[in-house]
Amino acid sequence: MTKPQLTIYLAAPRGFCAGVDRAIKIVEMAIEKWGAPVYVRHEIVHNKFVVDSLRDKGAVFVEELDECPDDRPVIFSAHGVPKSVPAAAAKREMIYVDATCPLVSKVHIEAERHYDNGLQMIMIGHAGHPETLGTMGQLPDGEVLLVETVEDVAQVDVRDPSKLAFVTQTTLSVDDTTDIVAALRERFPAIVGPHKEDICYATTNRQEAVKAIAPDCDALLVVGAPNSSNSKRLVEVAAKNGCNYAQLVQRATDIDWRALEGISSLGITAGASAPEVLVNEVIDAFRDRFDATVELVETAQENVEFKVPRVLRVPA
Ligand code: 0CM
Ligand code: SF4
Repeated sequence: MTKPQLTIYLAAPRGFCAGVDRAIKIVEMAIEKWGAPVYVRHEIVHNKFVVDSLRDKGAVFVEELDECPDDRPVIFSAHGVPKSVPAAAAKREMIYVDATCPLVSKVHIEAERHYDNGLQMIMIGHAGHPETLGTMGQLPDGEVLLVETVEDVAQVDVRDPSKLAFVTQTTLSVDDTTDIVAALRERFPAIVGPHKEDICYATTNRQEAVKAIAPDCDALLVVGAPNSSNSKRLVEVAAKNGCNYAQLVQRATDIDWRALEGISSLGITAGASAPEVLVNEVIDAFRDRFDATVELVETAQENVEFKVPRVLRVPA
C-alpha cells in the first residue's frame, strides 16, 4: 500500500535552550563529583525523559528541601527558588548548587533592585508555576502582586500607583504579555519595568518559528511536557496563528493518529526542555505512516551558551 504524502515543516529554533543545557550539565557534574545520590529540588527541567535519564545516573528528584537529607548535595532547578530555600539549605549546612537559569536570576535581581528603590512589585506570570514562586519569593511574603491576565490588571490593588515596577516570567506568550504590559502602563503610567518584558530569547524565538509555519500546517505538534510553560505556549501560538490542530506530545506514543488522518502538512517543534532525540522519535513515527518530506524552517539562529562552572562551588 502506498503511503500518503506529508510535508513536515520542522521549526528552528526548537528544543533545548542554553539554560536547560546548563542545568542538566550541572546535575551530571554533581553526580560525577559527589557520587550518587544527588538530590534535585523539583524537576531540573520540565521533561520526563530528561528527569528519568538523570534518575538512572543517580539523581533523586524531590519537591521540597525537607525531603533531602542534610548530608547529600542538593541542586535547585532551572526555574529558580525562593530565597528561603538556599537560606534553609545553608542553615542545615548542606552542599547546594543553584542551577537557576541566568536569565531567571537576572529577573530576580531586577525585582530586588526595584524593591530596594522603594517600588511595589507586580509580577506577570502563572500562579503556582515554580518560576513565579521563585521570583516572588525573592521578596518578603506579600510584597509581590501577581497578575495573570489583562482582566487582573483592572483588579490589582496597589499601595501607591506612582511607586510601582513590574517583572515577568521568562516563558510567557509574547503576544499575551504585550497586552498585559500595555494594560499596566495604561492604568499606571508611572510603572517602571523592562523595555518590553522579561521573556527570554529562547521562548521568543520558538514562538516566532511557530508563527512562521502555523498558517501552512494542517496540524502542528509540540514535543514537550504538560507542566512546561514554554511548551504549552507554543501550542497556543500555533492555534492562534492559523493552525486548526495543535497538540502537545511527550513521546511518539502520545500521537493521536485518528485526529491526523488526511493531513498533508504537519508542523513540528519542541519546547526548551525537550531533547532532540524525542523530536526524531516523532518524525520517525510519521515516516512509518507517511511518505514524509522534512523541510527545515529556520527563523533565527541561536548561539547563546551559558558557562557551566568547571568546579561546582559549594557555598560557604
Ligand atoms: O518554565 P517552563 O515551565 O517552561 O520550564 P521548562 O523546564 O519546560 O523549560 C525551561 C526552563 C526554564 C526556566
Ligand atoms: Fe533560561 Fe529561557 Fe531556557 Fe528558561 S527557557 S531556562 S529562561 S533560556
